[in-house]
Amino acid sequence: MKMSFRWYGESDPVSLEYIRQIPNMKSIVSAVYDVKPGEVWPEESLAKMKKQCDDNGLIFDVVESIPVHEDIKLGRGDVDKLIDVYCENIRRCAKYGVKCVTYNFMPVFDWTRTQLDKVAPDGSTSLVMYWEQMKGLDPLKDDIHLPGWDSSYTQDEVRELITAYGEIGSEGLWANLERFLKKVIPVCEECDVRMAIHPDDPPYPIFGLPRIITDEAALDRMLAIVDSPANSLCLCTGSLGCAASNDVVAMVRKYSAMDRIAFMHMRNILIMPDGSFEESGHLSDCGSLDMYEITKALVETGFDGYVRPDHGRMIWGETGKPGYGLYDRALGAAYINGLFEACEKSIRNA
Ligand SMILES: [Mn+2]
Repeated sequence: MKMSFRWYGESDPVSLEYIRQIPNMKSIVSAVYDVKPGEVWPEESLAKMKKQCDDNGLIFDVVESIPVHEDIKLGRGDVDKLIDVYCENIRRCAKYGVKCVTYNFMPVFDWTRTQLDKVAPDGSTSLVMYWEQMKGLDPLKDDIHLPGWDSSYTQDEVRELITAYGEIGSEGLWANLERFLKKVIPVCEECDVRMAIHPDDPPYPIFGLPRIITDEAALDRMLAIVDSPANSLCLCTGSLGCAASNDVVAMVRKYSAMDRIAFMHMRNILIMPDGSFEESGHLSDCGSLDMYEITKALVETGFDGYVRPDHGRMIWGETGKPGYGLYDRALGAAYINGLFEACEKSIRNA
């Protein structure tokens, strides 16, 4: 496996000088943040990102993410032109050494939580989604602003998008994903890039918006659209894992054995009896997922893709981007390193 760390560029309070000190850290996961979805990424921005990583002994070879324009997901407007721009961005990323591009196909909102700084008994804070706090919220009627939602949309724009997605439904969204992949994946094959779709977070419909990348049947269907290693998964344990019906260990084993996991997001979540969830520390004992069994499934199937410690808690008084502090993600990386070393050695010595 190749250990990686997400970095938000120069505005990130966590520096590359610190990231490089995490044992086994090799790759930087980042993106170009100075243009809007649907625009071509300036080569100067990619060149600068590559140089900053090179200067710190790190490799910029994973992009998270090239955002998919809402019109591609809705299949409206100048879709073909927008997909052409997407393909051009993949070519440009490849030119600067990128091997893996993460994206998602979630309508309107990338992820949904009700609070970003829930204080745990030990004083750490983390992101949570409590159904109690979601109850009664209706974005079609009320002005609501959940943390993490794109604040550049006006409430009227959000309503229009929700209505448009309601009209196409999940089958419409699948058709638009198919149209997208059939143009994008051949370009990825040409330039040796693996596309890695991130599952919907959480993996069930919210506010009536269709969500399609949710469970094993959906992942099978998605991978079958273009049967190529370039059309792969970003298997996020914390996203798939917050539906208790998803057997994350079995999914990791299956898709890794098929060589269809390009990127692993490893984090733990604690599911509550009513389906609410909290982002917990990475350790198996802290949440609902068995991180040892997940790692063992990866090692036993010969996984050699990218791994990153996904969201961490805020600990030791650190402030910054919720989920993306240095300290707890570094602890996560150290823990994941330990799991891999133990699993690899026990297999080698068996
Ligand atoms: Mn993730």
